Amino acid sequence: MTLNQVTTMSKLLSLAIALCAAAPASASNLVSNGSFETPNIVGGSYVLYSTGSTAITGWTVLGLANDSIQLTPDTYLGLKADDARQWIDLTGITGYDKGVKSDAIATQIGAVYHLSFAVGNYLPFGASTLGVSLNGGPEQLFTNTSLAATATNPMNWATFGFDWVADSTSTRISFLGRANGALSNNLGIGLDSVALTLQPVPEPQTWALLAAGLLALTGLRRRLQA
Ligand SMILES: [Ca+2]
Repeated sequence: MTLNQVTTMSKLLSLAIALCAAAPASASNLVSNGSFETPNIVGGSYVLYSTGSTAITGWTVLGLANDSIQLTPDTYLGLKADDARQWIDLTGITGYDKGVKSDAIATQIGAVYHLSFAVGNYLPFGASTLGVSLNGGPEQLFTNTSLAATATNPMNWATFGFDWVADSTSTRISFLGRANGALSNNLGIGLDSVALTLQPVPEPQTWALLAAGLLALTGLRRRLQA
């Protein structure tokens, strides 16, 4: 084998390792109706859903008795969704501490999942905070503080996410609109684009094989250069 051939093979192997490492998560979204497009809202205005309602496919409405959240189509005041045409307003007409909880999602104990979601501000109302918890665990708060307008959309959407190690074979995700001191508005806390995906784990045999091949070629190249 010539030095050039060894160098080329080393480069190809390095590229293979880099591609393995950079491979995007191909896992599918485990959340049913994470974009809140079902039911389809016909007409120009939002629809209110009361605490306990399961009418939004894949979700149950959380909150106090006689309270509600709303499902908002982009035909309402031109308030565009982060994804497709509908989004959840966790405040309903007004208020905090209400939201939605997902149906049970089958998960593998100990496996790493990535949860992502978009938090929306209706610009005249200001910043929006929501709290997220999985299986009733500790709540994490996420705030979209950006009031940057776009020419065509009075909504500002920010995507947040974090990794989570499953602690059960069944997982429910809860989102609640929160006051967060005086930071969050109580008139329009947007939620859209909820996705839970299983994070891929590189197979140890594949990594070991690639690394061994690269080491062998590097050694060979050094001997040929010497
Ligand atoms: Ca949507």
